[in-house]
Amino acid sequence: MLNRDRRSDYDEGDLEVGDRKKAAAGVTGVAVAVKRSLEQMGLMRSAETLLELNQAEGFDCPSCAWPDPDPGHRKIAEFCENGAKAVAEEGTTRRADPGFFARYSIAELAGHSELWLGKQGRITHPMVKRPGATHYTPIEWDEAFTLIGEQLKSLDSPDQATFYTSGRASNEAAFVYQLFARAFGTNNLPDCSNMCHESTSIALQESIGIGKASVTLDDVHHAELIILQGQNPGTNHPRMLTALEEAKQNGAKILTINPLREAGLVNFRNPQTPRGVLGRGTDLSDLHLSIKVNGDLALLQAFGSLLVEWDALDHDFVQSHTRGFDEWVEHVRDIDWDEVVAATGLSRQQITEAAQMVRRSKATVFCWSMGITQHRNAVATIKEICNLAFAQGNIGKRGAGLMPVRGHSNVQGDRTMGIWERAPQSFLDAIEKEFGFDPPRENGYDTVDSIKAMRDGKVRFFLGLGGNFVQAAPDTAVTAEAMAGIDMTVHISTKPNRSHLVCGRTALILPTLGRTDKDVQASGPQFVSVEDTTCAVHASRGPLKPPGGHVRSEVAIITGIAEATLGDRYGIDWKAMRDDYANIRSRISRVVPGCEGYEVNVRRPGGFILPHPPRDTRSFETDSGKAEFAVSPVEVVQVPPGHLLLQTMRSHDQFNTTIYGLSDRYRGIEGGRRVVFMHRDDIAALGFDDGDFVDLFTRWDGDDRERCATRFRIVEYDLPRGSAATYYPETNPLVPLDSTALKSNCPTYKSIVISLTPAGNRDDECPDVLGTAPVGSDWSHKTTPEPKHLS
Ligand SMILES: Nc1nc2c(c(=O)[nH]1)N[C@H]1C(S)=C(S)[C@@H](COP(=O)(O)OP(=O)(O)OC[C@H]3O[C@@H](n4cnc5c(=O)[nH]c(N)nc54)[C@H](O)[C@@H]3O)O[C@H]1N2
Ligand SMILES: Nc1nc2c(c(=O)[nH]1)N[C@H]1C(S)=C(S)[C@@H](COP(=O)(O)OP(=O)(O)OC[C@H]3O[C@@H](n4cnc5c(=O)[nH]c(N)nc54)[C@H](O)[C@@H]3O)O[C@H]1N2
Ligand SMILES: [Mo]
Repeated sequence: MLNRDRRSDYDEGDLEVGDRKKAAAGVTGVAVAVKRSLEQMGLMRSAETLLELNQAEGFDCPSCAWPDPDPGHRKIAEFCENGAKAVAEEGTTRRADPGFFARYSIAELAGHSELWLGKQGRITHPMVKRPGATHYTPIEWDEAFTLIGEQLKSLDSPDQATFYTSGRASNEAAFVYQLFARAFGTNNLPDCSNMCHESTSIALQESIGIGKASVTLDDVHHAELIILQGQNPGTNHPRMLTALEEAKQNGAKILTINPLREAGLVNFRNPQTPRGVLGRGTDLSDLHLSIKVNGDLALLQAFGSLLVEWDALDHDFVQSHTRGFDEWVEHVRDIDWDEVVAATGLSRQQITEAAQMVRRSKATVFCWSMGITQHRNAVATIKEICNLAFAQGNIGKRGAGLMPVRGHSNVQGDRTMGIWERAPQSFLDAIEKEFGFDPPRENGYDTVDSIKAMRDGKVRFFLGLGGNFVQAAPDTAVTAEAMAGIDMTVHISTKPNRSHLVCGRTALILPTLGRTDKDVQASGPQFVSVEDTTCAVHASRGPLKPPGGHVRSEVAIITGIAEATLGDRYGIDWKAMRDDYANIRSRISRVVPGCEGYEVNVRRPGGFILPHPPRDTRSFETDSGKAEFAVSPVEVVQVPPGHLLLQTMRSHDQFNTTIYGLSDRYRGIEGGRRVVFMHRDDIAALGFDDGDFVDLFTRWDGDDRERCATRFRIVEYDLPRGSAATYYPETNPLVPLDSTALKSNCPTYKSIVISLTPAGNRDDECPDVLGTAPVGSDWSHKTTPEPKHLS
């Protein structure tokens, strides 16, 4: 019997494949938002949260990092369907209390799906799994802190600990967290960014001297051309559609580049306008290029080649602000069109038509997300986007610029606050000056290197500030084995997830307040601050009564651990920071560049925007003081015959590893998630039919481990030949740990070479890694609970 069945709380037999949608949002989106809110929170809490969401005096949406309009321009309901789902998940009245953890052994919990785990509700008490135990049991906070402190103090070196962060942590929490890690003595500060926009941060840092977007929301509204590449805003940044609609009304053109013609790229029915509700909505994409997975670098160089040929260049900008132009021209001039056509799956005519749009625009905004960053050649591709922007002077002027669209609501702020395994020396100098100790100077482990270090016995302690490390990371079997082999795993979490079930010898879950919760400390009610994808920083105040008296804020938990570990080392007053977060912000104002006057600025309605030299003054803090053209050879992943290039993406009903439900409505998938989208000719060529069930195997020469994921239903879909798509995280077992992007070390979640076999033939060789969760010392007993249906 397949292990997979053990954790199936829904029957994949219920999976239905229907019509794809040609428009995003509309009244269905509102209806779904309201329904999910009412289910989880009831009427009062729904009203309380949804009206304060993204308002100037309210709280910041815990979903994505899309910016808010200026305070005067916000609507009464300034949120989207998926923002409302995120709030409902967190504001839920369901509770995973000590009774819940007594009812199920850890092995039994591991038999359930991620969907089921999340539906159990908010964690209410600190919980511990002691060595040899089968269950989590409650523990007092002080004892938990002591246990963690003792463990940390027992390590041979501070570098045997790693401190992960997911991008929901507030700036205040992030700042004290990195301070604690560095005072303890390590730069091992991996974060979700290492799996996300790390390729962006590296490429932009090298090309323009700062790793962040050079645009504001106003620029999007006033662009002549917006290029959306490798991004699915209708699902992952739905409020972006409102900005795109406004841009269209101002005359912008939109060019979309994606293997899938996602509904949110095609048409937007804005539920806030009569036209969106009653009319046919706004057409967004003027031209769509269904590019082959990983074909973007070749496409961008072809654009460059044509712009050079047409002399559609801003020579003044190039002359005064850039370096390396001639070499770049030399390189793109003789691109091989046959190679470009093969790599992109697009005709020369299609590419030329798109390039004409680029040529005509006097102000272009380049947007991208995971479809670009999670490839082996991601850094080169992003530098190529920069090249195009430089060639036409599309940076540091209204309506133009580089716009990586970040994921987690505060992933950018966390980095600004020093969550960075390779923080610049200047940041470390500022820490030294402010706190009077010399922080470690060597680079720490990022996410992939932390996994390797745990696997190899070099790291013995893991602390996660949010996130779901085991599910989000690549090579699930390897990661889970690595985590299960260490001395202690600690998770600061809002809700149960898979990572709690892959335990070190001792494991702790520390329940924390989320963005929606009221946070009251000794000095009174607190607020926190966050930064969006356009460098705008503002305050956030949760409105809801927290889930019980035992749940603590992230700041309170981190400072508690710091006190238990460090005592009064370096005289850092952790208590003062916990009692009044203004004491953290005053430190931030002296350590973090651009945050002078933080307390005052962040309290303004709408907050403030961090400085960005290329955006503000067209100055570039690179080594040469210029924007750097880069020359990159076109390398694309070679796919042998009989194989496909798989990308792993999000459905409309999940937030990363949190599965909200089973409805990927825009793509026509209902009631299940184990699907593999394929082109009809690939289905036929590989000898299958639409609707067949298959097992997926990775082809990887780096080691001889077999990687597989079983029983996926083939769904015929409109995507380029040779490319396939599945949902994340079900297919993370297929991503080899060593398969990462050059320079950024970001896992190549969007390009995995796979083969397919009929399902069920190779069960023995292909156990489902999460169902059998490997197993530290005391995982030996396994149970097989009956599959349950969700009520
Ligand atoms: N509701 C919701 N919102 C979210 C999230 C969520 O899970 N749910 N996650 C948040 C996070 S952390 C992030 S990072 C963002 C992610 O936001 P996205 O980057 O939009 O997320 P993905 O689903 O990974 O989608 C990637 C898109 O890239 C396309 N793509 C894949 N490969 C290629 C390629 O080679 N070339 C091109 N041009 N396109 C390609 C896919 O078809 C897909 O449309 O969203 C954030 N917001
Ligand atoms: N195959 C594949 N893998 C991927 C990706 C992909 O596209 N394909 N995308 C990658 C990307 S872009 C990212 S960002 C990572 C995401 O990786 P993570 O950030 O690690 O994962 P999440 O699923 O966002 O984390 C969800 C958990 O965070 C906890 N949580 C929620 N809110 C809070 C809070 O306010 N405070 C605290 N302390 N905890 C909270 C909850 O317990 C919840 O279970 O995954 C990466 N993995
Ligand atoms: Mo992300």
